[in-house]
Amino acid sequence: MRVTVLSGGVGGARFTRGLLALLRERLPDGSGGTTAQVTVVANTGDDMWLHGVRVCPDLDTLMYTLGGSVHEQQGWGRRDESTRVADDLAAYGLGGEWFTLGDLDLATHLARTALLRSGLPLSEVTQRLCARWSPGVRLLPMSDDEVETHVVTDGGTLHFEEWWVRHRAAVPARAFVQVGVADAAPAPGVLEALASADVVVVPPSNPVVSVGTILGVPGIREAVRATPAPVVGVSPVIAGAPVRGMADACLTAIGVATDAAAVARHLGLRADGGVLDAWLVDDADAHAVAPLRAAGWRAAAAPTLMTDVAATARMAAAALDLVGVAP
Ligand code: GDP
Ligand code: FO1
Ligand code: CA
Repeated sequence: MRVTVLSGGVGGARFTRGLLALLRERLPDGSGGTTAQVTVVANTGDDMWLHGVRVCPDLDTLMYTLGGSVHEQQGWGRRDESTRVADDLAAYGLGGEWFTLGDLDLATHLARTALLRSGLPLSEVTQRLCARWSPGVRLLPMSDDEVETHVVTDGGTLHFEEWWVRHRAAVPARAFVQVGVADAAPAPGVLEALASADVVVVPPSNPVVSVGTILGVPGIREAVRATPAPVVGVSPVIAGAPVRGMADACLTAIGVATDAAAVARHLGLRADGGVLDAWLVDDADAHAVAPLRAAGWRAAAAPTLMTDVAATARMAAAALDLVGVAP
């Protein structure tokens, strides 16, 4: 069985960890893994150059989470991390102190940058970095081309990470601009992973700056719309609020209500020109199921709080069940 996931950072990584636990249980390969093949297409719009290194937050969150070395409470970065280099770097006053590159994390950025500088494309570099962590999935950047999400505010335009991390998304965003996206191509394997999937999953990732950015790469939205596989999404919004982070600020900026059904309608039903066939909402939003079904969606409610891996595996099972995929 082939599963393709379109992921941002923490939400998508935790979902994929639960999905893998489910697949290992239902489709065991006899040596602790699964016979299922999971491909994760990651958002790279959050990527940036900082202090001369290339930082890829969502790719790294996926790699560390699935590789078992993530800082669990934080959701991103390495566990048992220290910040000696970042603290000392700050003394030079170069700016960028609002974004902390941990000492161990910095090794990843140095390795990535060295490999990129040697001429390898990001997809190849990602594969090389993942060889160390064995994430149990094929991890693909959405594109090998540099795409950076910038945020237009009344005071000027900022890199997404500066808006999100430095300003905690508290400066009203007027628009999100994906610099470079028009000229970007899907990374090798992305379109094939969508075309050959048995099911495509949109995990509970930020619908604007994670999923929206991936779908903005020319060819990817079209490939999701064209795949013979069912496409199922899980709401990142529960009871009118994002579970963590400030995704509501992103939704407000593009005129979408922070509401599970509104996010579904924003991503759209494939039959109506969108990218989804089905939408799983939290039990707290069960009232949204009947109207979605009346509008042609396959929809259901289930517990969708990713409190631990077992609960997340049950949620992944509910999502697959919704589109009749029973691993
Ligand atoms: P980021 O790149 O780290 O922001 O991560 P993603 O884009 O993959 O996911 C962020 C989204 O995940 C946020 O908008 C949250 O609302 C959502 N999220 C986080 N934890 C949970 C959870 O336990 N359940 C659900 N349903 N959504 C969650
Ligand atoms: N998030 C923060 O809130 N503060 C940080 O200093 C920070 C550093 C950082 C370094 C590497 C990395 O991969 C992620 C990092 N994040 C940090 C998380 C992160 O970039 C954002 O939460 C997401 O990109 C938002 O989508
Ligand atoms: Ca992100």
